[in-house]
Amino acid sequence: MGWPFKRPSRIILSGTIAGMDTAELTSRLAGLPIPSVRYFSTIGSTNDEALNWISAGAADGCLVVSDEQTSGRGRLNRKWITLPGAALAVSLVIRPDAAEMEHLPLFSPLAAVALRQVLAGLGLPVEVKWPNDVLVGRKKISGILTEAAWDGDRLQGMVIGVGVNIGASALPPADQLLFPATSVEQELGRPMDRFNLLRDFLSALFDWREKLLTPQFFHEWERHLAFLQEPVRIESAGQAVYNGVVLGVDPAGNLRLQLPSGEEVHIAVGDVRLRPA
Ligand code: BT5
Repeated sequence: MGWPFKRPSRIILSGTIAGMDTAELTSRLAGLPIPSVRYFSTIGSTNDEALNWISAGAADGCLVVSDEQTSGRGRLNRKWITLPGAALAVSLVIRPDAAEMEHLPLFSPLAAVALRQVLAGLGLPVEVKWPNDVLVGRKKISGILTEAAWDGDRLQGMVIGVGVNIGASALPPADQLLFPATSVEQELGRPMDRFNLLRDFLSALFDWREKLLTPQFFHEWERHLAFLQEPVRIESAGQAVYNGVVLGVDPAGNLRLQLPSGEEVHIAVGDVRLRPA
């Protein structure tokens, strides 16, 4: 007697989605300095997984990727929404070397500059919104959250967490957004293989990491800064609000802002939000 059911064209095993799993992703990322990959079809937060992995000894370059996140997070306890099948949610383990250790706030812009370059290569008008967003046509296409793993007062490692909206179905409902959002496919007007994009992004990130402390990196970042020479408002929890014009970034990664009085202030990457004035 024959098999009673039509054979599916693609067999989806538990823990895999549309043919993607840890082995397949590892082979798609071959050649990059990534010692080990963990792929999940769903997870709370890839950053949590990567932070725990650091405590368990994850080496520099280890990578966590998930198709969906159920408690993805942004800064200040905000939520980052990763819906299945249409987004990238990735966390990269960094074990900073001695020189990088002095410049930890640069890891978020490192990811932003790398992603900007890759999306710009597709022909999109991409900007980096200080300190941690990537915008296309002034809409948010990606958010970045860099976190540290501590052992007492000793830094064990950093996690660069990056969420990118690839398909239109990645977008959260508008009432859950503080800022207009978009996706790569909506902007491109054609489908995009998110794992090819991931490969190109990570490749660019590793290249820029080599130049992280050079003037070339700051120039690239500053050149593509959103709201450059435009009036903005900087808000921070429980602290002064600044209105001013964006002048650029300084070598520590601080935003250079010109106040209406003409005075230039440098605002540290911290719990601050930049909004168009
Ligand atoms: C961020 O925070 O933009 C950082 C997001 C980092 C997400 C990655 S995904 C992989 C890794 N694992 C994690 O758990 N997190 C990282 P923030 O600047 O605070 O912006 C958060 C705000 O973005 C929310 O309050 C929403 O308004 C908006 N938002 C949430 N999901 C979004 C989405 N998919 N697309 C666009 N905007 C979104």
